[in-house]
Amino acid sequence: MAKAKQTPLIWNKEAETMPRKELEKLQLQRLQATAELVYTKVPFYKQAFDDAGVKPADIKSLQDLIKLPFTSKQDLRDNYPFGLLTVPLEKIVRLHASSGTTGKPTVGPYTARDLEIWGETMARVYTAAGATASDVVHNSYGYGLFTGGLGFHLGAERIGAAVVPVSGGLSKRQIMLMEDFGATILTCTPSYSLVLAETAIEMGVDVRARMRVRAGIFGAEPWTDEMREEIEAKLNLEAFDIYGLTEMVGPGVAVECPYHEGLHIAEDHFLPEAVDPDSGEPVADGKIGELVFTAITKEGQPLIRYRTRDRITLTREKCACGRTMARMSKVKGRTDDMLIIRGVNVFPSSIESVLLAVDGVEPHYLILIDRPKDKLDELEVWVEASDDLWKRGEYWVKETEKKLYHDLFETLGITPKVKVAEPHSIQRSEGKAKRIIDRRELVG
Ligand code: DLL
Repeated sequence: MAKAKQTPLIWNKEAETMPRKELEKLQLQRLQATAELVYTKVPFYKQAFDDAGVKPADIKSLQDLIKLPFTSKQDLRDNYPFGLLTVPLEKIVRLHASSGTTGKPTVGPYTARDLEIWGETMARVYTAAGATASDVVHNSYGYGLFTGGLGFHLGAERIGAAVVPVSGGLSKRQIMLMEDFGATILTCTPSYSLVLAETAIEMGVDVRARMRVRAGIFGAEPWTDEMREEIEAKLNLEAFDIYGLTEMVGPGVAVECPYHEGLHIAEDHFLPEAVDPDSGEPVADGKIGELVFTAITKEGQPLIRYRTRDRITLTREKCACGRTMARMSKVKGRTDDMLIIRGVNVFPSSIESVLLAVDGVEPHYLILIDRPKDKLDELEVWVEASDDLWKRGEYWVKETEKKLYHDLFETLGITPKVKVAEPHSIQRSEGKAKRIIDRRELVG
């Protein structure tokens, strides 16, 4: 077992360390109440339950959960914007939305009580990362419709920390504020943390000497353990993975503790399952499946068996930190981000792991897929050279390309084109990074 670098702190001991038997009893009560609520208040769910031949009263144990119908992203689109509300709009006090690349956004409506619970789960997140009222939280998640900024803000206030609501962008000013205000906790996407690290270097600010940040809480996009090592080394902090989605509550659904052996799910609010993405059948703990959540305490828009499309494994073993809540693995990709290139399944996370294991390249990369007319699919991977490698000259850049070509081929089983690009040539992101460009969709 990994060793924790700090003594684990727990925000809500009663809930987070509840014996599993008790927890399951509580979950069942809440599930029954939620099934009843959506069945009586949401026409979509009445229809879906009826189609599946199930009534709320059929939920007699947690095992009966699988009798309930799934909810998909498409169902949210079909009922946009307020078709899945269980309360009148007058009870809603906040509306968030996730951008999405096509069509209408996904709506996240909150009642006052939903906000209360969000604050509670975010307080758990901060505490799991070792934050207390004495901390200064530099919050670079985007404020606005995106749940990141305001979710982290809410939790920081709940634990009594001083929160700096800086949002994303204007990175030089961020570095100045982090130094001047003595930030101790940094919250942003993992990709933006690298932009901040780079900006500090550009400004000649030695993070080790001049910054006090000891922990970072990073999420909203997939990142590998190799990326974690890069971030921890560059920013001199301990990195914690946080998971969440607008459909449940935003950030605060699950977070790592100092043991970093999976992310603890706030299971008294979000009931997790792992299912086979094709058949929808449950998969055993420890096996990769699609993460499915039922929101069992939400008032505004409690979703039943929501298919997240995120691939994970689950474990319900007690953690060394004392929490009894189930843990999910780091997200291993999405069921819909798997690229099929020349018939081979390729996960972007495997490419990231290979790239970051090679010396001389930086964690900034792009994956391009193309289908030239009448030819096979082409995979091209661009990754930035480190300043050192670039200075050493073309010969070494080419050698690094060869090494990457070899390692990618070994891992993926297909031949990629590899380009080690000039430092700082790949576009940076303030929020979620966009690293995949699939031109095949465009050429049809
Ligand atoms: O990204 C909420 C959030 C904000 C989480 C800040 C963490 C920190 P959405 O914009 O609705 O909500 O996107 C949700 O992002 O289904 C995952 O695919 C992905 N995602 C979120 N956290 C992680 C993570 C916010 N830690 C979608 N690792 C989810 C991998 C993540 N993917």
